[in-house]
Amino acid sequence: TVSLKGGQEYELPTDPNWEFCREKLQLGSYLGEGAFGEVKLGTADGIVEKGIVSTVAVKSLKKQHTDAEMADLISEMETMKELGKHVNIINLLGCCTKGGDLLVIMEFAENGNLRDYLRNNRHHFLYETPNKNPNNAPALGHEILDIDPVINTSSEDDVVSFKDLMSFAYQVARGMEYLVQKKYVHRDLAARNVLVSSHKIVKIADFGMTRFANDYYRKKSDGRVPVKWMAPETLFYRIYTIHSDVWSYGILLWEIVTLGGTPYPSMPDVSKLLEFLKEGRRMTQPPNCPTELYLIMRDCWIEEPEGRPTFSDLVEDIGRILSIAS
Ligand code: ACK
Repeated sequence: TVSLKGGQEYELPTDPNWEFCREKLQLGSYLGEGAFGEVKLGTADGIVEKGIVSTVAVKSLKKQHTDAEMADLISEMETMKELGKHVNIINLLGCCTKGGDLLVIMEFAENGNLRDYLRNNRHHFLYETPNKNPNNAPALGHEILDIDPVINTSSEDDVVSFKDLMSFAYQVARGMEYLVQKKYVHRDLAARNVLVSSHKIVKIADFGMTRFANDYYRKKSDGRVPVKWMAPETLFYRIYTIHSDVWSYGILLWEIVTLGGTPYPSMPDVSKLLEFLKEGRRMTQPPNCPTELYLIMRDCWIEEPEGRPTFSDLVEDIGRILSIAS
């Protein structure tokens, strides 16, 4: 059931392929809230396999939601149904549409979003890049980091190495390659929308803005606007294509290599950013970022959308850096 403004109730058509019995779902603590929904931890009995209780993440609408927010959650649910399964995408497990609020049940990623994960692990970062001696690797830029990096050599799971960073980048490119194959445009690719599961597996999430790509998608109204991740054609003409996702992926690479830095760190406001991009300027090479990685970012930020690499190119290019990283 979904409630419309003015107290009307609307019964969603039940999808027998995905409907999950509400009684078998237990909601737990609050994980956080996104642009329009809230997400809770939960357990679902038999959602993956009969007799097995799985930990899940459950998205629902906030109490005071607009009709547009409801449409976004329904759209996210439908997109996830269509997308099918991929290891680098948060998979839909089921939904509750009957006899209560709409609940969208997804895989749970235990380490939260990639941006916060990287920020929280800055003190555990190992300075080893393919062409640098770890013993005298320079500190990451303090204007971006605000911290004194510590070299930590504790066990595998507690540390994040350069290879891990490249693995995250590679996995996101793989997930995006899959999205392309399914003909979807994500439209909100950013480290905050990538989740970290166990064993350093990362998964693209937040399909609330994702749309089926019929050549290009022109958004009618602004809504929430992740300006610093947007390609020029999106900022100036509201055109979203897989090429604008590639631009955002370049920003995501920048976020990864700066361990969760905020893009355009010294850009005070949107109008300055528009001016900056109009002049053809781009972010500079971050400290500790190998040149070959920076060149990939720069390719993602080529003005002409068609001139940017494809996600398959990126899988190959990042894969090459990953294969030589220690
Ligand atoms: O950034 P976070 O820690 O990770 O806070 C947001 C919040 O819920 C609203 O989106 C978290 N979240 C969303 N989906 C999942 C999921 N499948 N697994 C774990 N956390 C999730 C997200």
